[in-house]
Amino acid sequence: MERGRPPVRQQGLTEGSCHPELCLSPAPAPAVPPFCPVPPAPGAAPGAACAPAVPCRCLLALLTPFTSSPRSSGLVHIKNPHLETMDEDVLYHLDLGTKTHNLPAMFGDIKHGMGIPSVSIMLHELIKLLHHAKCRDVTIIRIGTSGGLGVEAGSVVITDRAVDACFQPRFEQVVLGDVVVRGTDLDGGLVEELLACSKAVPDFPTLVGHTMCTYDFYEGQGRLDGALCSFSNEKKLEYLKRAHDAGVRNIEMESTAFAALCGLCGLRAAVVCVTLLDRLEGDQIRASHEVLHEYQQRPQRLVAAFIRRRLGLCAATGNTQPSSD
Ligand code: R2B
Ligand code: URA
Repeated sequence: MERGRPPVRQQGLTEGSCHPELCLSPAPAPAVPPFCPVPPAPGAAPGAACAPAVPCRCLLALLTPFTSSPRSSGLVHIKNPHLETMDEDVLYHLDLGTKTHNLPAMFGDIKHGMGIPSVSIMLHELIKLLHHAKCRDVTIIRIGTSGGLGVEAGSVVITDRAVDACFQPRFEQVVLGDVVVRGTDLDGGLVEELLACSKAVPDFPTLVGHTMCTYDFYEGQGRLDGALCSFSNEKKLEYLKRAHDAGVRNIEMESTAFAALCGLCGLRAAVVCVTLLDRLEGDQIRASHEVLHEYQQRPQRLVAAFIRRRLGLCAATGNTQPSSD
């Protein structure tokens, strides 16, 4: 979050400071952002900003708010009656507050760690931030990495269903000592839209499939290489094949909580993750740093194509690869 700069809010987009990989227009960036969906102006010097006609807009990596929808007022609703009674709401992990910051005028860069607890904390505060900032018709996309299941490493999986480690579309949370089970529905239209956008980024495979979300990277994902392992290679493969038969194409650690929380708060949500390896072939991620770096940019490139399309900046041609210089 940049402080002290006069920000201009525009339907959930922030003017003034560019996220380097999702820049949509001119910005005082030191170099052309790798995946700027707007091409540089004709004749512009290398490193120059993007096409000048469009005002500078930036999007959070995880968040793509859009403007037009017939859905009610489009405002983000907080499903917590207690919030209304609070004089001030301090978003502790974001270091923001409704009294200390002009939230409708600000927009933030959100950092989070790994797994459900981290994404849950981040989302509670992000969704409240969207509410306080009066954002409308928000579309939110989780992008990240995952382990593939029977798919080529580097494939991008658009999640049609987020399932738990028993392949069920549910997220279980203990609330006041009770296990509360929440659904994990994602927006089907968004899945189709993202898949259509994958035509603009044809240099890696993109597919739709179920995503399995686990509470652990090692035993929880059937890995043999953790500090602790309580099963055989045969049992591991039997489990992963059952997951594959159930439609699972990748495994990660946030999607069920993300889908449940966004769904309950009325946000249109999608999950787009690249696979770093095929878990039917092994547990260790052995691709080189360079290869992994390029893989990690793939979901961003697909989502950048999606944003371009939503903003009507869509070129019929494919996205450009990041240059290495
Ligand atoms: C994917 O990668 C991380 C674990 O390495 C975790 O955040 C996830 O979901
Ligand atoms: N992230 C995961 O959660 N699992 C993998 O196998 C790779 C990345």
